[in-house]
Amino acid sequence: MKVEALARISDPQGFASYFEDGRPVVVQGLARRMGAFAWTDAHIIATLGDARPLVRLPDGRRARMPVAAFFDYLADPGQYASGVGLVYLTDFHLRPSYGDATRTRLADDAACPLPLPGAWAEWFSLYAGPAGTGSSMHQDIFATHTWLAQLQGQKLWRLCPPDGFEGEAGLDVDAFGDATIECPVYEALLDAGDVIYLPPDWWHQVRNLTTPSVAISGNFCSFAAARAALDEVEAGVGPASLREVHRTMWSTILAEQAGA
Ligand SMILES: O=C(O)CCC(=O)C(=O)O
Ligand SMILES: [Fe+2]
Repeated sequence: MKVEALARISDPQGFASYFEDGRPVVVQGLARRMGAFAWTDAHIIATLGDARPLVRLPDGRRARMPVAAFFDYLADPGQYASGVGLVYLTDFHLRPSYGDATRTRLADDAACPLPLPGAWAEWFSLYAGPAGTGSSMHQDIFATHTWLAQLQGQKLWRLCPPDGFEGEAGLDVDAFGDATIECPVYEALLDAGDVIYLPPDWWHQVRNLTTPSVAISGNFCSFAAARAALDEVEAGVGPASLREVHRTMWSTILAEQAGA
């Protein structure tokens, strides 16, 4: 497996050509401009109040945990040593907020820091976990574009091009361990303050290197693509277990746009 360093730029003006050409890139330091970069754990806890998001356990199971309890764990995971292993707060939607005014307040600080042309249908997610947590290799759903802003700590990424694997074969690949990957593999280390951009369908796998590692991602697409995604959900395409979540998400995003 040959691993190449992903392109990095420090002037956001340079982003336009990567976006137009459909190439991933790290924009160094850009997340420092986000309101969310100044968030403290105390602010997140105070704002999310008693929210009880789903957290992920190492075997893929999910459990509900109050945000305050999760950040208490994250401050010193060792004190919670248990048989289930590391706990990861992933994919917690800040936007759409589903009518929750406190989440809406956080979402304002989480606005996309990239200089994107025009308006987009978008959702934001919060990620927080200790060193050793991360994701398996995947493509994001609905062929959306993705950005992720690293707020605290470090996250290591490995990326492969959309056509790097046959069908869904990429789902079984471990880009941090599998020496048999034949397609190009790109690596990017995100430090606090960095933003990564991924065009649609790029394969990616991440590992959090520090305790804590806190990040916000945005998934975005055109409003026409959002409408098409909702139509597909309504037509029963995709996993039945996620249909209700996806229907709620896309219809909320489209309704917010209609009301904007
Ligand atoms: O940070 C993570 O755990 C996963 C990030 C990711 O897959 C994404 O932003 O699409
Ligand atoms: Fe992803």
